[in-house]
Amino acid sequence: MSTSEKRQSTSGKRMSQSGIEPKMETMKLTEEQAASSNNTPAESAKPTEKPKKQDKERKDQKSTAKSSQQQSKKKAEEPALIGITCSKSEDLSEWYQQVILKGEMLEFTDIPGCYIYQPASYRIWEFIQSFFNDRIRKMKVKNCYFPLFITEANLQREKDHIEGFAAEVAWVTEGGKNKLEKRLAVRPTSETAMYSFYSKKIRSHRDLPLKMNQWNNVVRWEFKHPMPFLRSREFLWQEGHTAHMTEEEAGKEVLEILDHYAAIYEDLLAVPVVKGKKTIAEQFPGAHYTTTLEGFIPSVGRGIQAATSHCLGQHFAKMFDITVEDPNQQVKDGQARDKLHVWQNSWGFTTRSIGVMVLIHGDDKGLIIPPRVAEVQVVIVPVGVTAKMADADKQKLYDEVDKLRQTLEDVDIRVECDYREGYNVGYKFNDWEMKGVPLRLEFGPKDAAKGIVTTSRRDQSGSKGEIPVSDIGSEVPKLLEEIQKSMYQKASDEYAAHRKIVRDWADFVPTLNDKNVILVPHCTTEDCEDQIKKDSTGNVEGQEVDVRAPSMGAKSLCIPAEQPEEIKEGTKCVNPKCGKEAVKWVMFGRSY
Ligand code: 87F
Repeated sequence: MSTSEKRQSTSGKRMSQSGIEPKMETMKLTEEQAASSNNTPAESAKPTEKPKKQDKERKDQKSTAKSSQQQSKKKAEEPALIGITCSKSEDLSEWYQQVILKGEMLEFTDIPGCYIYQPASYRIWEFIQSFFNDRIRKMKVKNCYFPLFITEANLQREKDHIEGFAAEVAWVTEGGKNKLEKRLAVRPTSETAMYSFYSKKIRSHRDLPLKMNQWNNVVRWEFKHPMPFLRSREFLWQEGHTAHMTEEEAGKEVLEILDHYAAIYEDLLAVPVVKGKKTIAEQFPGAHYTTTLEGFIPSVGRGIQAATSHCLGQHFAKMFDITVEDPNQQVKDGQARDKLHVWQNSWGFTTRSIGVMVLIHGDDKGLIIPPRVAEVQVVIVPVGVTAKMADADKQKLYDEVDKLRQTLEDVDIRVECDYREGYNVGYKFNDWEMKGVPLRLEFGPKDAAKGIVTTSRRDQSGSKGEIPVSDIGSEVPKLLEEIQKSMYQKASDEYAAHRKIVRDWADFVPTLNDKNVILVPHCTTEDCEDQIKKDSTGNVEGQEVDVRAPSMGAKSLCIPAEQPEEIKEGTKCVNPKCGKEAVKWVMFGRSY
């Protein structure tokens, strides 16, 4: 987390929500309503059609129809409104909430800011874990676990940086009926817990590099509006902490990790990101420098920090006395070697990524899950099953569907067959679309006669295709890869189209208001950024103010690693009040 994020979250002031402001209020209310209605599912939210006679063989099939629609929103209680009832472009906040609830990704609890990650979202987290574990194992990073609680004394050892975060630390003050003698912090991050251990563990240069990672939960008692996945009081993440002999070695790892994070976003979640470095104003105060991935939510034109990888320098090593003897020093007999402080890194990736994925890909029908992280990649829906159909014919069709399933499972495709009785095909289509399954195969007596299956891509509403039954083992995996690629491409084109180069201050706010992030020549100093934040709110003097238009000030998101062009000598900082020379193209934007 960066300094300015910190400032926003500890100020106690509600941050302006850039165009979706009024809806965030709704989200808060809804969370509370949701909490109170959590155990009383509304009967009326069940499907409009009553299931007919249950098919004995298939009755173990989960009835996925009654579900999260039961909770939270008044509208959802009306039987006719089982699907997503508002459009993404009209009300992003309401849309997001419906999509994650009805898509069974997440549930509210009676604690604001703490959520239930249902299997659908947790499975995505598991895909991320397994992808990242494979990568970091190759770097010889070892997984481990440290306690959830941190003593106050330990937390305070690194006073400088903890001070800014103090307002967000949650404390345990009682155990059973007894008041604790010394309160315990619930970990907000594990630097202090891990580095006291590192100082014991690292005795010699032979103990380096030390590379440890934890998959855990952390708590940050935010007072800003919680938003499922994006900003919650408890969240899941991995935090990697490493110690190295040299700055060079540490620096190399920082970038390697950033590449792995980018691969999670781009190759798994099909979400484009921009790699860069934080400015001093925005970097983690405990860091030597912070590298970052910046995402973009097109519907609101706002940036979102996607992951950070910090080089901590020797700052923590000095606080925690993490030293080794200089192995290269020439010493005379009996002479003690100089102590060298180690170089440290820390890097974190959180469940926020799942929310970013939902916001970017979802549409008015619900979730769209990229195939590589979809628990169900293909759903086969038997079609053309009528009440008049003879049992034997139905059985024959189902047997053929089962063969299709088997063929796909043999090539490692994750498949589900929807044999549910009593739900019409339209209902089933909507249901799986809402859950974001990337590919639907329809198979009925007519398809069987033609020897084909009908395909329907979730990412291309309305367009259908055909695959010969004999080819599904080779064609379906190809089609899934195509879906994965085109989801990324679409999102990437959209991000690229909304990253605008701005050279003149006069274009700064209007370009932001057009739902863009911008690349500007900038001096990279902190004071200038503060000034820009103030001057880039919607209500700039002389500028027309639309009450529905974004009003939040812009902050620097990153100094992109890939600069659009060289900064020519003599180029001034974009901020006319600054007057300094520009040193880099800096990406500014309104952000989450
Ligand atoms: C909230 C309360 C207390 C962020 C906090 O980015 C302390 C902190 O140290 C805190 N919020 N941070 C910064 C976390 C830095 C760093 N830790 C490891 C990461 C990645 C993983």
